Amino acid sequence: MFKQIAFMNKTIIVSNRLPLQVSIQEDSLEISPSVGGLATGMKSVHTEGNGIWVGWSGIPEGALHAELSEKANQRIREEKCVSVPLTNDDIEEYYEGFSNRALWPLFHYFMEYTEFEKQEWEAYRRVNEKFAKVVLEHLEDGDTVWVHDYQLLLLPQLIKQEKPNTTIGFFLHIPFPSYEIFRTFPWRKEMLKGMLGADLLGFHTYDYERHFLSSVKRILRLDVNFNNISYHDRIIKVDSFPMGIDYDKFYRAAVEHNSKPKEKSELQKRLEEHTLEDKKLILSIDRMDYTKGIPNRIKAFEYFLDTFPEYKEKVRLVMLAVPSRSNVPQYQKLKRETDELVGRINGKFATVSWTPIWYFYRSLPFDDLIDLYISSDIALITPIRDGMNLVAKEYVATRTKGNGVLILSEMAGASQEMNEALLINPNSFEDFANSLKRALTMPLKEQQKRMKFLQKRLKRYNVEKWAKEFLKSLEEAKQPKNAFVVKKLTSAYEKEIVGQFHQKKKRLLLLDYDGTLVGFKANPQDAEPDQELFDLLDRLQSQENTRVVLISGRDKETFQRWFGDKEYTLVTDHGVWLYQDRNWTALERLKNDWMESIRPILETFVDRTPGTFIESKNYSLAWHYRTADPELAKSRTIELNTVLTSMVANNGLSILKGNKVIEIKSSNVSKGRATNQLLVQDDYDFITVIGDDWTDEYMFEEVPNWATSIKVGFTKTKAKYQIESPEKVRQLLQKFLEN
Ligand code: GDG
Repeated sequence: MFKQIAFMNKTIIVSNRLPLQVSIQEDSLEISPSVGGLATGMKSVHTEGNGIWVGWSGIPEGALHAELSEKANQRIREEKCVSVPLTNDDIEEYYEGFSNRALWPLFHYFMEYTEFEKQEWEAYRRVNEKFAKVVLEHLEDGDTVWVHDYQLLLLPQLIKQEKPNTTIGFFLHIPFPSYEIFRTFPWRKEMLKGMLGADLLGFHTYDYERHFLSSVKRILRLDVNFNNISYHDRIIKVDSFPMGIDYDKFYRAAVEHNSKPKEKSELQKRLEEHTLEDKKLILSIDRMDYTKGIPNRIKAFEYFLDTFPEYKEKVRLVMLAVPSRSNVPQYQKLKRETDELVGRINGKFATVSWTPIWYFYRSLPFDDLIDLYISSDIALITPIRDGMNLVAKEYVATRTKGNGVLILSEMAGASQEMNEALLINPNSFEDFANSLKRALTMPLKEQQKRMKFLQKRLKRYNVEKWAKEFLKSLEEAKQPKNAFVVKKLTSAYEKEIVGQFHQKKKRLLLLDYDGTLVGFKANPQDAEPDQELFDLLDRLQSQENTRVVLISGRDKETFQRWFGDKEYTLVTDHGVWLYQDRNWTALERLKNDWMESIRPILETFVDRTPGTFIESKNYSLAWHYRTADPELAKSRTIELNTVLTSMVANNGLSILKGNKVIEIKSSNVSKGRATNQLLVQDDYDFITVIGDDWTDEYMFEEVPNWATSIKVGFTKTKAKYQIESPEKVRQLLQKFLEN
C-alpha cells in the first residue's frame, strides 16, 4: 500500500510550450526533443518516476487530420508529455495577443507597447482554464505541480481551488515590474490572486521578488512577513532562484570545437578568415526582441567608432538576431529599424577590406553557436530589460582558455550575479564606448581572473542545481516547519459545540464586535450593525438562560447609540464600562488627563502619514492606519512605538497593537479583566468567546479550559479554534438557534 502511494507521487511540469518540436512532412511525423535551458534543467524532474510535462505542442487544433493527430499525440505521450489542445484563435488571442502584446511589454517596462484588450484578457483566462483542465485530469493526491512563466499566471489558483492539497510552485522567467508599472494593469487583482494559488513563487532576482511583494501588499493589502505572505489560511513563500545553464554541456562543446578539426561550416570559414585579419570580434546574440536593445547597441557601436577612430578596421561586431514573434507589429518594426541601422552604419564606415557589422537574422545550429562563442573576443550583451539572460552565461562557459571579456547590461537579471563582467547602463553610449575600449585593451591576466570567478559560480549553480533548489524550497513550503498550525474549526467540532449549547443550562456568549461580527470598514463609524445582525443577536439573547455580551474597544457613546435599547450586556472601551440591565457602571476608575500630552504626538504622525487618523475615545486614543500605504505605515508604526514607549511607562499607560490600529490606554484596563468580572457573576456551564484581535487574546486566556475560544482569522492565537471571517461567525451563531 505504502509503496504504491510513494510510486504514485509525481511532478507535473507546466509551460506554454512542450519541450519538443513536432515537424510534419506530408504524412510523416517527426518529433525531436528540444534542447533549451529549461528542458535541460527539468530533465531529471521530468524523467523521474511518473513525471509528466503539460503544454502546447506547437500544432493548432484541426491542423492535422484525425489519424495523424492521434499519432502525434501518441508520440508526444511517449515523450512523457501531454499536449493542451489550442485553437488558432487561442494562439492569436492568448499567446500573441495577451501574453506578448500586454504582459511581455508591461513586465519589461515598455508601457508604450502595452495593449490592454478585454477580449484578449478573456482568452488568456480561457486558455489558462484549458491548461488547468488538462493538469487536473492527470493530477493525483500527493503530486507536485511546477508552473512556468508569464503565459500561465492564473493557473496556480485554478488548480488550487479544485485541489487545495496539491503543492504548487510557480516560476517567472521574466522580470516582475515595480508596483508603479504593475498598478496600471486593469486586471491586477485577478492576476495576483492567480499567482497566489502557488505555495512557492520564484523569481530570478531579489528585485523582482521585492516588486512582487510590494504589489501584493499595496494592491491586495495582504500581510507580508519577510518573504511570507498570509493569504486565507495559507502561508505563501516568495524567493529568488537565479536560473543557471547546463554549464558542462557548453564547456565540453567548446573543448571539442577547440581540439578537433572537422568539416568546416560556412560560418566557421568566415570566422577563421576574420581571425587571420587580426581583427577583434565582438559578439551579440539575442532573439529579435525590443527588450534586447538591438538598435541601441548598433547606434552605440557607431558612437564608439566615432569616438575612438583608431579602432576602425580593427574590430567587427557580429550580431546574431534570432527571428521571434514576427506576427506582432512591434517586432516587425524592430526588424525594419535594425536592417536600416546596420545598412546605414556599414555604409558609413565600410572600406574595401572591412565591414564593421556582420548581421545574421536567423537561428543557427548549436555547433555554429559554439563557434561564435569561442571565436569572439568580447560578448556585448546589452538588453534594455531582461529577466535573466542565458547567452551571457553561455559565453562565459565556453571560454575554456579563460580569455575573453563579457560586457553586460545592468538591466539583465544576470548582472546581479556576474559582477566580474564589465557592467554597463545600456542607455549610456559613453558606458558602451568606454567599456569596449577597456575590454579591447584588457590584459590577458585580468581577463582570466575575471573569467575564473564567473565560471566558478556558473559551474556550481547550474540549471540542474537551480531546479533542485526550487523543488527543495517547494517541499519546505508545503509544510512550513516553524509556522504555527492553523486550528480551523472543522464541521465536526462545530457540531459538537452546537450540541453542547443545546444541552447546557447557563450559557454565556462573549463576542467581540469589529472584525468578529462585522467586517472592517475604512472608517470605523461606517461599521454599523445591520438588521441581520440585530435579528441574530436578539434571537440568541431571547434563548432561555443565554447571556449575550458584546465586548469591544469601542466607546460607550457609540454602543449606547447602536445597542442601547437591547437586552445584551455591553462592555466598552476595552473593559472600562459595563452596560447591564440598561445601566452603565464603570468597571475601572480612570483618569484621562494624559491625553493632552499624547494627542499632539499622534497628530504629527497623521500629518506625515496620509490615510491615517486619530479616534478619540473617553479613555483611549487610537491611531488608525488601515488605508495608509502599507510600507510607509510599517515604518511609522515602528517609529510611533519607539516614541510612545518612553512616554507611557511612567504614566500607567500601555500601547495596544490592534488590527491596523495602535491604541494608547490605561494599563489596568483590558478585556481580560472585564471578562473575569463577568465570569464571577454566574455559574456558567457553557462559554463561547469569539474575537479577531490581538486584544481578544486576553479574553481567551481568562476563560476556563473547557470553554470554547474561537479566533477570527488565521494568525497565531491562544484560542482553541480558528474561523475564516465574520460571515462564518454569523453562520455558526445561526446554528445555535437551529434545533
Ligand atoms: C527568457 C527571458 C531568461 C539563441 N539563439 C540561438 C540559440 N539561442 C539560445 C541561447 C539561449 C537562449 O536561446 C536564449 O535565452 P535568453 O535567456 O538569452 O533569452 P529569452 O529567450 O528571452 O528567455 C530571459 C530566460 O527566459 C530563462 O529564464 O534568461 O531573461 O527573457 O540559451 O543559447 N540557440 C541555438 N541557435 C540560435 O540561433 N541553438
